[in-house]
Amino acid sequence: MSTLKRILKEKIDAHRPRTTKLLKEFGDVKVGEVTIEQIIGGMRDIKSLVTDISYLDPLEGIRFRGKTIPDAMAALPKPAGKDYPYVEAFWFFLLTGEIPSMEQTKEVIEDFKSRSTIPQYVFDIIRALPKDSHPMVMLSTAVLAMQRESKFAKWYEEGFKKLDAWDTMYEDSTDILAKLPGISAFIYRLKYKNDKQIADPNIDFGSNFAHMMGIAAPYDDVARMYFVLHSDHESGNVSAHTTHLVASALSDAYYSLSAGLGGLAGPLHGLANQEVLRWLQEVMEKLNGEEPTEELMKKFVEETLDSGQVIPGFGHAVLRKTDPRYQQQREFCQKHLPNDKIFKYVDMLFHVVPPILLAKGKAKNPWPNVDAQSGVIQWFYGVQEYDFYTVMFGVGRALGVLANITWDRGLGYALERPKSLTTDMLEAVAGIKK
Ligand code: HAX
Repeated sequence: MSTLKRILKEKIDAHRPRTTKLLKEFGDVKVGEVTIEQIIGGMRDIKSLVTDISYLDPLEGIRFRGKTIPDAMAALPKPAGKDYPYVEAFWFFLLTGEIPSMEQTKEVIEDFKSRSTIPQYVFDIIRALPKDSHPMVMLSTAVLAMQRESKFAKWYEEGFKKLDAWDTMYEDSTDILAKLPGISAFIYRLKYKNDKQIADPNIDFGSNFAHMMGIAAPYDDVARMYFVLHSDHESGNVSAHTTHLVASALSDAYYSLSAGLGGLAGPLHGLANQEVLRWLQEVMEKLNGEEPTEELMKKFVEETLDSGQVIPGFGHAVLRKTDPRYQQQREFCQKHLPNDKIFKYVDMLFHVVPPILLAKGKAKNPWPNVDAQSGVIQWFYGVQEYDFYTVMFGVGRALGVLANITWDRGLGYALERPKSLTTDMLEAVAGIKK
């Protein structure tokens, strides 16, 4: 058994009595109340999920395993001369809550290498899709197509033992993750580079992705930063919740992640990063090379809102401050591309949009989220096909959701099955007489 898997097993065994005790001895303790607004309004703030992998404070932003983004980034092992940590080390950290040593990280890297070969049928299936399919369709299809490889599904057929179910979930999750850099880069080069593919150099997660994309350093570090930042944001966001929900039916990691990626592909969620760039391109076209002034930008923002659209990259269902994932990327831009034209546009939006959204009085959070800044960096390093951005988000998000469903199995979380009411019933609860 690998060091990571052994430590994970120890952690799960140690944690299980806490969940059991809460359930058995304190199962009827009330945590909160539910209002009609919450039921109709997308279940905002209803406390009904458990995860120890990340926690999102509305004012502070995300903490991974109790650590802020800068603290986690600083503590994790990095390749020599690089600014961002090994993705494999981050996977170890998400699963166990422990910062791995360099030696433990190297062991995970070798493990990923041994699992990274992508079956030929995956390439054949992606190639068989219509060329104009969205790359998220390609990614989700590739993951789903590999379901026949599921160790969990085979193990389940042979006889299911609840306490051991995390083992094959972990195996499936690691198998999928190890293949994602290759699958996503394949999609990119198939769609946008005439299917001229580049072989896997077998270095580490971030380096492999950058190399197969065909982009030189420091893009490997950009990839590491990007995947870590997009990994996890508690369990209630659409992609995490969908993955968890599907897994709760004892569906394996392939079915679950593929479904979660479908949620990430929505414009109110992960697709917002491509929408930001699309919107900016429209603005730049209208400006016809002119330097944007604050007045002009305000006009474009107002026009977008008046046409009934949202401003992509701004607002959040939970956060009430600027997203620290946005800040991290902004700091990267200030260091590496301070004079980039699109960065200047995005930075101007940072000043222009919040007062307008505040004045409209609708959005509960007028501040930028992770998606406002991420496309700028990709664009700068040559990935200008913005409909690919959500695929990279998906690769990062896989780390978080797969760690979560492994723990779901470890702690034996139940099938999800909330209760529905009819409108008549809600009206009766509200005391409306008809
Ligand atoms: N532009 C215009 N209006 C906005 C807005 C924005 N950026 N953000 C919120 N609003 C509006 C909402 O559409 C809503 O209007 P209606 O009452 O007419 O429906 C109102 O303000 C209240 O919304 P809210 O309670 O503040 O926000 P929600 O929890 O309902 O939605 C969203 C959160 C992120 C979906 C929302 O802020 C939005 O649409 N933002 C733009 C899209 C975006 O950037 N999505 C990515 C979010 C981060 C993420 O998940 N990445 O994957």
